[in-house]
Amino acid sequence: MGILNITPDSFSDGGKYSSYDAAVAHGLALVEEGADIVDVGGESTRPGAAPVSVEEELRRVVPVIRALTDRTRALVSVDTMKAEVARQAVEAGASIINDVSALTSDAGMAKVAAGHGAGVVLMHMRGTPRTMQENPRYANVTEEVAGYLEERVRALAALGLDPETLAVDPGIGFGKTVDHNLQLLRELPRLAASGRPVVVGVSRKSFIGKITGAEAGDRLPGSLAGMLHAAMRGGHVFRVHDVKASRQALDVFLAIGQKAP
Ligand code: PT1
Repeated sequence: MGILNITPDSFSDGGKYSSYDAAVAHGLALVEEGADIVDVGGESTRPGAAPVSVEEELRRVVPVIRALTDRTRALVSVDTMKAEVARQAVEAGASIINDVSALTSDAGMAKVAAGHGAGVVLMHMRGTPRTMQENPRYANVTEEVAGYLEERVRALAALGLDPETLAVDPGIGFGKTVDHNLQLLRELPRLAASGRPVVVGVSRKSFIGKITGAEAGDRLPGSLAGMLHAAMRGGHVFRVHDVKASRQALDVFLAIGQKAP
C-alpha cells in the first residue's frame, strides 16, 4: 500500500504543478513502482495534526481518486474518518475505507461501508491525533489493541458488515510509546490470530528516529527492517512511502519463504 498524502505542504514544488496534477502523477508512480493499493489521504493523522473540514478534505481527495481509478487497475483506499468523504471516495472508485478510528469517529461510517461493500481497515488509536502522544499507558498494549480490534470486528458484523471485508491494524505511532510500538510488532501474531488480514504502517515513523537518531527523510533502512519484521510475524499489507524499495525487499522476503516443489 503506497501512501499518497494530499495536504498543502506535501507537494511543495514552487507552483510548477497544481497539487492535483502532482498527486495524480505521484499516485501513478506508486503503482508503476509496484504498489497494489494507493492510500489517498487529505487529512494528516500524525501526532499533533489538526483536523481539516469535510469540504476541504473532499476537494483534496475526490478528484485524485477519480483520476487514479480511471487510469490504473490498482486498488485505491481512502484514508479518512469522515463518512461523507468515504461515501464520495467510494463513489469516485475507491474500494477500501482506511479509517484510523476504526469507524468510531463518524456514526455514518459503518452504513457507508456496508452500503457499498467496500473493504475496511480498522486501526487502533488511543485518543485523537492531536493529543494521542500525551503519556499513553497500557496494562498490556498487545492485549488491549487486539481485544479492541476484535471487539470492533464483532460490533461491525452485528451492524451487518461482512467480516470478510474487514482488516485490522495495530496503529503504530497512534497513542503509543516506542516500547509499545516495538511490543506490538514483536507480538503481531496475536493480531494475526484475529483471523483478519493485518495492515501495518511503520514507514518513516518517529519510533525509528528515536531508536536510530535518523531524521524522517532518512528512515528508509529502518522502515524496511520494521516492514520485513512485520511480514515475518504475519502482517499482510504494508503502508509505505518508498514503494520501489519496499516492493523489492518484500519480493526477496517472499521468494525465500517459497518452498521448492
Ligand atoms: C497506519 C497509518 C494510517 N499511519 C493505517 N493508516 C498514518 N491504516 C496514517 C510518527 O510517530 O499506520 N495505518 N494512516 C500516519 N500516521 C502517523 C503516526 C505518522 C505516527 C507518523 C507517526 O512519526
